[in-house]
Amino acid sequence: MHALIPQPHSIEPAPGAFALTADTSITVSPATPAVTAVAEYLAARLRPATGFALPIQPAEAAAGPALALALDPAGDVLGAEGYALTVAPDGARLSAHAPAGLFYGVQTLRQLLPPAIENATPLPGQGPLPGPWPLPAGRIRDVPRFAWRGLMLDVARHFFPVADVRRVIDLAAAYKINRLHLHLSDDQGWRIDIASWPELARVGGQTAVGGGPGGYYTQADYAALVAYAAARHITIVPEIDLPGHTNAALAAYPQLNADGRPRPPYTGIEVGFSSLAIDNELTYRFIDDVIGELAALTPGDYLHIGGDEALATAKEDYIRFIERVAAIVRAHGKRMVGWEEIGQARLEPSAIAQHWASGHATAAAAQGASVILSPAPRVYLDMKYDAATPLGLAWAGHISVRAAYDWEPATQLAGVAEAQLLGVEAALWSETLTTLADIEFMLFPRLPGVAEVGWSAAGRDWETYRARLAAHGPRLGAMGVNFYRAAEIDWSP
Ligand code: TNX
Repeated sequence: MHALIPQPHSIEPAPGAFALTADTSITVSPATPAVTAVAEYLAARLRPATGFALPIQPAEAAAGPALALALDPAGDVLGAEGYALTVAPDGARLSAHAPAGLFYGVQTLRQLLPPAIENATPLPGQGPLPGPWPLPAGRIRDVPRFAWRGLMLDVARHFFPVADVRRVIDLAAAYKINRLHLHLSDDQGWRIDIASWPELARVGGQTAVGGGPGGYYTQADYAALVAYAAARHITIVPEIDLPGHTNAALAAYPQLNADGRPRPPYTGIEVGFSSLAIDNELTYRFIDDVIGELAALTPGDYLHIGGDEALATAKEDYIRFIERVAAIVRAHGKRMVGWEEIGQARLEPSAIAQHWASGHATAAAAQGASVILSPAPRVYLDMKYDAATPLGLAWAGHISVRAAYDWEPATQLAGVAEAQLLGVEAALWSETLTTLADIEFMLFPRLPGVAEVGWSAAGRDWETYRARLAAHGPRLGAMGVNFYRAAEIDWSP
């Protein structure tokens, strides 16, 4: 009955069901813009498949069966993201302390309905009540384990247009992911227009792995993505990768190179050969301008400065560089995130280190910084599922659906206690990925598992997860997701 992903904190099933019908309304209490926005989002998910009007009304004004959304200011045991959902035969009530909780409750509600709820048009020949749109009765209370449940998308190695990123946001939101980290620059491409350094996008944006056409987001595109994500309670975390992974910038601006000569564009997939000029004052003006513009466009708290694989930068230079960049990020009012290599530098406790493949995150945590877990052998979803996977890399091994799911954050890094873990983030690098279909194939069905690692309480179990995931096959199908029918999962109905 309840094949939910991520698994909620507690579920108490009860007999019966509440069926959505042409008479159902969605009520809001209080009828504020934030609550109404969640109601509109819910209605937009349910109307296409049901064909029902699902009018949105203030709770006081409504009569008849309803999906009731209520903000309960006293219910702060549910925190900033938790929710409680009670379904009885005469109605359903979703309550939360904050709008994000309502939004996550709505994702649960979607999954309680039959998979056909994700169809784009109504089904012919709907049967008698209580079908075909029953919500099983019961009570669910739910709160996330971690505050940071992220997905990183590499739009630098290959560029993905705004519509593709919107689709990724929609799919991630369905699994209660709340951060989208955009890897906006790398050796092969610069993907965000910076008004004070226009050649970054105009020149640095024209390349991609394999020599394709590239592309970039205008500031208006980026702002629209930020707003689209925010409406789904997802914070965009922009990354400008520094001081390595900078060939696209070094190709666009000769003066950024110590020798004043432009670097040739790069369309291969090697890493670790480029570096900004650490002793060049212009480097820091450049960074201040870029981070300043990006910070102004980004309402979220975080700015990611990369910092990984700076193999062409001497260690002492790297440390000096990161400490200077940290001051720039702080001056623009943002919290610095970096790949775990930043743990080699002196960090403020507000810094966030993203673990991927080394012990540097432990050094960051020892300085009081927070840690995001992206262990490559678990959540680098650009790794092949197995030897037969047509897309993806394999340097961190093959990542089965089980491998992405069946690991425990608290014991992942020796010396990093759970209190210092901000959460988990799946990463999708795009050296081998060129289309939305490719992205979906690598994310699904592994991303829901990583989402559950981030949301659900410790003590998860692969066998029960595997059964729940199998039940999501038709749901992903109805959503039109190009997912990998991994043999580990019994997809037969
Ligand atoms: C390592 S992870 C990288 C990326 C590559 C990725 C491919 C990290 C911080 N750096 O530059 O795209 O592997 O899997």
